Amino acid sequence: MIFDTLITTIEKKGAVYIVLIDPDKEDDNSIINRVKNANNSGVDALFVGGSIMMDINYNSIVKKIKSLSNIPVILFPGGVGQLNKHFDAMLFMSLISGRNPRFLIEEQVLAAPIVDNMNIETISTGYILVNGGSNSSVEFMSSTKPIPMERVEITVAHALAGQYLGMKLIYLEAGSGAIHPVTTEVIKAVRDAIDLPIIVGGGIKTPEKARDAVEAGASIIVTGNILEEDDNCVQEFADAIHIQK
Ligand code: 1GP
Repeated sequence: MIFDTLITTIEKKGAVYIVLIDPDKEDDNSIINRVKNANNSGVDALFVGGSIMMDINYNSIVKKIKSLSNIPVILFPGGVGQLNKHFDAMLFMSLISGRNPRFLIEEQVLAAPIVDNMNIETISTGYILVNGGSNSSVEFMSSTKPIPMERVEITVAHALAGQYLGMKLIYLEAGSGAIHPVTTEVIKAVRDAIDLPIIVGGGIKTPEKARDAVEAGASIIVTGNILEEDDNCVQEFADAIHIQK
């Protein structure tokens, strides 16, 4: 099971490094190069997904990613339309910081029978959007408000609620391309409050920031944008994130 592999990797390396590929943002060749680079640079898994999916070749590009990848390929869904049988697993997410029923439960109900048919491993994830200082795509597309970064107690309450609802992971998201990533203060407060592994993503632009997040208590780090600009720093990110060698 992919979830167990992630947990074992966290125990072994201190944290997991995941690279996000958004097929909308890149052409096929650059995606292929990114998968090959990830294979050889200490990346532990790939996320594929995005807030909207406009690439008409989406299904075949996921198949291609899967065939090239020697690490797990996990769906990070923006909606039910992104389900695909080629994934090894998917985050089965609820946007618990929002108050939009569509992303709290409706998309999940539509997805559930398809997931059952496709037999994809689900990893239930409480997804919490905090304000990273930019108008993120997820905020716009989900019609939900991010939690103000400085209202730490609100984020903690949401994370605890996710734990009590039986989620397996809590995702602290500042939004793709965030100006400010989730602060170490927020990560530490959530780490102190819950027992679940914490994923942190959005606006992590340097290996140092990634390391800070891990030292504050993040178990999984996700980067997307920065590698679309420059794919050469993948190994540096992996080395910074794997605090136990
Ligand atoms: C995944 O939204 C992130 O959680 C990705 O963010 O593109 O800013 O790295 P970036």
